[in-house]
Amino acid sequence: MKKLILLAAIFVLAAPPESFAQAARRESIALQHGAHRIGKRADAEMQRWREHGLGQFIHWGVYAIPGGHWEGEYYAGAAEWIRSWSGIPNEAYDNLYKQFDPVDFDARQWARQARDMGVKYLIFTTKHHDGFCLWPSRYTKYTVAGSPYGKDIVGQIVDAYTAEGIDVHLYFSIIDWNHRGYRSARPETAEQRAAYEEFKTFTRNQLVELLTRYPAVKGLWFDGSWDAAWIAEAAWVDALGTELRAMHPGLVIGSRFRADEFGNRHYDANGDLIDDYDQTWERSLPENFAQTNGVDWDCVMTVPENQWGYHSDWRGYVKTPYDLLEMLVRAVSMNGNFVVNFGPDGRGNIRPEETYIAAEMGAWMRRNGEAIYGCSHVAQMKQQGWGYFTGKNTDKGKRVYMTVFNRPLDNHLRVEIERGAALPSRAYFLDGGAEVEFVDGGRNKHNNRLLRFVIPDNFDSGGKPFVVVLEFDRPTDTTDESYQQART
Ligand code: FHN
Repeated sequence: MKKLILLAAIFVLAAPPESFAQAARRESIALQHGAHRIGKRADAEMQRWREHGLGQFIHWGVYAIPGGHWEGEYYAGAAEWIRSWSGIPNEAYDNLYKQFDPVDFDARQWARQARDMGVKYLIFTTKHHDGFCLWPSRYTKYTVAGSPYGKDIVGQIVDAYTAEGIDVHLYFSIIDWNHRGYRSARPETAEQRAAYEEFKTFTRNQLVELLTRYPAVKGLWFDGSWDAAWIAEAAWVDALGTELRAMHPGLVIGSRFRADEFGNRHYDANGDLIDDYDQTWERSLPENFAQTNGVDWDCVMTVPENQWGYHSDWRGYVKTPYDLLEMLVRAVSMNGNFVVNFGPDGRGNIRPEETYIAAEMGAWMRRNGEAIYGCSHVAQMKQQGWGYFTGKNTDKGKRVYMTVFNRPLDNHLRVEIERGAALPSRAYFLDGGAEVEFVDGGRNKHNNRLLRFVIPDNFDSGGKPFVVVLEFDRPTDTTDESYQQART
């Protein structure tokens, strides 16, 4: 025991806790427009967001009409970027809305499908970079109100999804190719400055308008905020964020909204996360938990390699429901939300590939969603390549879910439990509840306990990932605490 205390004392002296180092770093740069909070938001609205696990992204706009083609030519880029393609006159694109008439659009049907898929929140494009607004904004004529369709799409979506118990977050592109004052580079001349000021006012007005029209929404998901002109407006954007939060308590905003005064995006000059969660994980996941920096984050994922809006001709690798489930569980095991993108066509139909994904993921989630919703990272347990741990504390103790994607040939799921951590009292299949036996293989050289959970030879998961639940009689430390401890 004495030896242990001595060792611990040597360790503490030799390696100052990182919190000291962080404090020193923080003191080194006084920021007015960096992170306004160190550590995670602790309020109920943010906790709700954190527990969603699975989200749906919908990219929809006039780009769904050409669907990745212009005058018969195939466009290889992301379909929602087609206006920027050199072969397309801007004027022709900007008049496409006169054909926007999605006669098959049925918000309630989309919402039901999302509910059946197990989705807990939606991110919906109110306007993308082209500037076309899916709500009748009073600040521009370039909206759905001027299209043959005429009706408010954002309103229908917010109502339908909210009615199904799905939270709605509004995607909003800062880039707006349709506004005359928008620019990417910093304004230089007085004329450019005046136009950009108009654009800023327009942007603010639209955001206030959205929160006023749709009070049920839970968050704003910003995009297209990487322009030098926007980054240079750090103080103004910060003030705008404060205004939006004040008018909509609990509003969730990710790290794509604003930069600090030194132009740092996502993480400020002191390395602290700007706003509520890290929005850098697009079409990729962290390699490991350390890469998440211990903050909240989401990952937004396309089904093909890089198509968000509707492209009628998907080429290259198209993810399967199995791929997406694997990414979902991996994200949740590292405290992230996973958001699958859908790009409906110009008539308002969800494409068959996405309908298939929704059905397959939904079938799995109905049986195994408990391993996703409200779950977080499990420290203190290591697995051996068969899949991922997710976990949650319960009234009686804690529950750890082992979601298996790679079933070992000998049917033994090996688990290493850190010394000092509790051992499970029982294990069972989440789907069906049959008991799973486990063997305590003793301790390894690190004094960690090695367990083997034995999958019966005749167990058939039908080619789908399956979940083994471990019940513990006492809860462990919360994820955050264990993460902090790991860093000291
Ligand atoms: O340029 C956009 C892209 O079209 C898409 O909307 C994605 C979604 O996260 N965001 C931008 C690229 O980061």
